Amino acid sequence: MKMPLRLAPIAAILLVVIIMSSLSAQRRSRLPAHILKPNMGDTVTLNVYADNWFKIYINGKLVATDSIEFMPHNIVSVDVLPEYPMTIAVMARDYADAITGREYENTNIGDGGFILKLGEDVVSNASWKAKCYFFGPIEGQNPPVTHLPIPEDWFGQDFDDSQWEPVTVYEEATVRPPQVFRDYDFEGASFVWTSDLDLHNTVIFRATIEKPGWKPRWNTGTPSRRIEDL
Ligand SMILES: [Ca+2]
Ligand SMILES: [Ca+2]
Repeated sequence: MKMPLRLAPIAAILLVVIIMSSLSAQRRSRLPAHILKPNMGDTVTLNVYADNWFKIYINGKLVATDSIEFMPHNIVSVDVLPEYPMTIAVMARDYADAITGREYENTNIGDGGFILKLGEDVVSNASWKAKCYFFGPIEGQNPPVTHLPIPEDWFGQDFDDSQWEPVTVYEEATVRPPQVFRDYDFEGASFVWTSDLDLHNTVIFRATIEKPGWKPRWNTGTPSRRIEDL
């Protein structure tokens, strides 16, 4: 039977719609049954205060960088999809001139300080390890600062920090965080740094958190190879 001419465009549109929805269904059905996508309900809040700047890697991947290089002082709060065991590696910097070790046109020696809370139970505390890579200014030393080379793989899960010292824990009154600090959840966390809050300017912290038996609710399949890992 011949289709009336005026119905032909409608039939063509219907055909396109059918083909497109079939393609779309195919795309969806390509997802294997064992794949379960994570959602925002699986994330936890990471709160960090660093005097003055930090970047943090979790399980070898960069998850947050302080967006402000030098402000006395800001808090960074981001969502994180946690996976355990969890290796946390943080580079923290007290703001200091790389040659003089001082700030504010070399008039002042600044102090550091760091505190972190992730979810309900991961907190910076005395069990963390730390190492300083930028010291100064040291009275009578020329040049007044010392820089140690930072290992390329300092944030890796397999990095050997077994010879590192434990962090030094500081009272809140010593670090003196700003008023805005109280608007964020840091309950149970300790202020940490290396042994000298004033003269240790670049510090790396590392911690590994075990949660035996922990399994992710989600399954995104075998990890994809990242370009940076090739
Ligand atoms: Ca300093
Ligand atoms: Ca500072």
